[in-house]
Amino acid sequence: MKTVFSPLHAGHGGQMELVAGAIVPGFEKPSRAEIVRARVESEALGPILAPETHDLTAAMRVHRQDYLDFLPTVWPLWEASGKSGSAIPFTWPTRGLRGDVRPKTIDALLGFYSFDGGASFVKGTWEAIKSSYDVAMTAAGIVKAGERSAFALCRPPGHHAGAGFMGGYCYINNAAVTAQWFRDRGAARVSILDVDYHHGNGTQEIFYQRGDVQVLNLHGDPMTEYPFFLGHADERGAGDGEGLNHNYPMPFGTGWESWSAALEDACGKLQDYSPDIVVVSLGVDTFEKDPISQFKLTSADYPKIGRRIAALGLPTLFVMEGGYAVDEIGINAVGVLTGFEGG
Ligand code: OKP
Ligand code: ZN
Repeated sequence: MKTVFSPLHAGHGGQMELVAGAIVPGFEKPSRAEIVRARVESEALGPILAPETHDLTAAMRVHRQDYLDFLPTVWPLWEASGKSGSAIPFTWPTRGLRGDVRPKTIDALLGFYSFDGGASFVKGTWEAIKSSYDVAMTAAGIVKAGERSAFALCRPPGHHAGAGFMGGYCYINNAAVTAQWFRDRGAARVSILDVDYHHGNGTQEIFYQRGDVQVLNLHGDPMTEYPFFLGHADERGAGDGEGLNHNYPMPFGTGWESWSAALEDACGKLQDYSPDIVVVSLGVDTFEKDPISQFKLTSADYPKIGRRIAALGLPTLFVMEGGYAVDEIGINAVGVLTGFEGG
């Protein structure tokens, strides 16, 4: 399997986030992508390619134009306003406030275009976001050209980003962008299988009313886990998308037995939908030692995930999402991919 990777992700480093009452270095840090890249190499998964540069046409198919225009301006506006450190939102237009009036200053715009304080900017953040998009688009092109699979080693991740907002370390929703791109290039139906520990709220929002993209999501129950306000089992899609959104919220402590039962059910629904292509939002923060998550998958489980996905017998694009802090993220992410190739 070919991997697409860009070193430009590393410019998005040193950003800070609010955790348990303190501003601390972000969990979503450059070493994550480097650990996974090193494991791709040491396991000889296949060639590692640099991305081609893509314009933002494909991103505009799922994101709002004004939101995409805003992203490259964040750091320049932040610096121009005399600030340094990390650009982090802190005020949001929630219930009772005006979400329909676009404000003017950088602090206001950061809140207007986000749902939490988890997607911060430093100097190289926009270049990293763009490189992550280029990585996803290039890997999508490899699958479109006829390969059975490809691995988009994206950083930053994307599945929390909606049509008009960032959040949860995510800015451009790479899985949603590539799913839409496959549709625009002739796929009749596309399924997105999101196995990251956190609910992919952005992906769900983007396709909720769509009949041509099925979204399946396995994650920590939002009653107790981030992102808290989406991802319940009764969110089944609407309009043309009625019945095509499938959420599998699971409690803290979930291990392979229940998690794999949810995967099995999701794969059955996927097979029934009969898509031309599968996009996998590949997060490995379901791991027992993940520092911000509460599931109990072990390293031996990840190749089994890959084998189950391979058994679908469909062209598959893997898009990197979460998985934090530990060396095992390389073993686990690449474990899914080698499992897929052996399956
Ligand atoms: C991204 B992905 C605030 C805590 C917010 C955000 C978790 C984002 C996970 N500091 N945590 O789904 O792995
Ligand atoms: Zn996650």
